[in-house]
Amino acid sequence: MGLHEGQQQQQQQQQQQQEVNIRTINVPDIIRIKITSVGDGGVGKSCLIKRYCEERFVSKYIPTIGVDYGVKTVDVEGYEVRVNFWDLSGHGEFFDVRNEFYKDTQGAILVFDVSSRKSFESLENWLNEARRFGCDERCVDFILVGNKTDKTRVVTEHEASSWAKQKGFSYFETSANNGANVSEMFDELFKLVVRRVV
Ligand SMILES: Nc1nc2c(ncn2[C@@H]2O[C@H](COP(=O)(O)OP(=O)(O)O)[C@@H](O)[C@H]2O)c(=O)[nH]1
Ligand SMILES: [Mg+2]
Repeated sequence: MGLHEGQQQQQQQQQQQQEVNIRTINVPDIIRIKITSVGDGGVGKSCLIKRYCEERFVSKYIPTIGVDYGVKTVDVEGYEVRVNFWDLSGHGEFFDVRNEFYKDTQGAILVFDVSSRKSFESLENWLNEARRFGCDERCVDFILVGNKTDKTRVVTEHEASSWAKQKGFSYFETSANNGANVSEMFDELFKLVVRRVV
């Protein structure tokens, strides 16, 4: 190899190294995302998050007081993603607390209980509340979740998926009790959010 060729090769290597450096600088090591849970009290929001983060189920009902917090690091399409869950209380008296936590949400699970028609009928109100406090579909990815599929349902899958379709949301049916579809649902939500932020 002549001197000239050697120099060229060296230059090429330097250039490649610079490109690698630039790429490393531009892509943050860890992506942080904020996920919020929305829906009536008792539909299973806290249990879904617990099932996902801790792989366990709590059968005793412990109403969330204001807000609970959870964190989990996951791999989403090759990115290391630190998910911050802000699990909001669905009870009326925590309205003021919820308002504070809607801000900066990037992804939200809108949850109802397939064995409770009332919880399905509340969805529109929840969506309105979330929108009013900064979570609207232009900047937040929503997923509709019909939870408690292990119970006798009163809301059909068709009804719920039509509602979701009309809003432009994906629809998942889950059971925090037996774990069915829980990680699939969260994986889809994280994918939507990560695609939007990277
Ligand atoms: N059978 C059944 N019960 C559930 C399921 N998810 C939650 N629950 C129960 O429903 C109640 C309310 O759950 P929780 O997660 O606290 O509801 P939240 O108020 O929406 O956070 C608790 O007693 C849970 O054990 C589920 O998928 N199936
Ligand atoms: Mg809760």
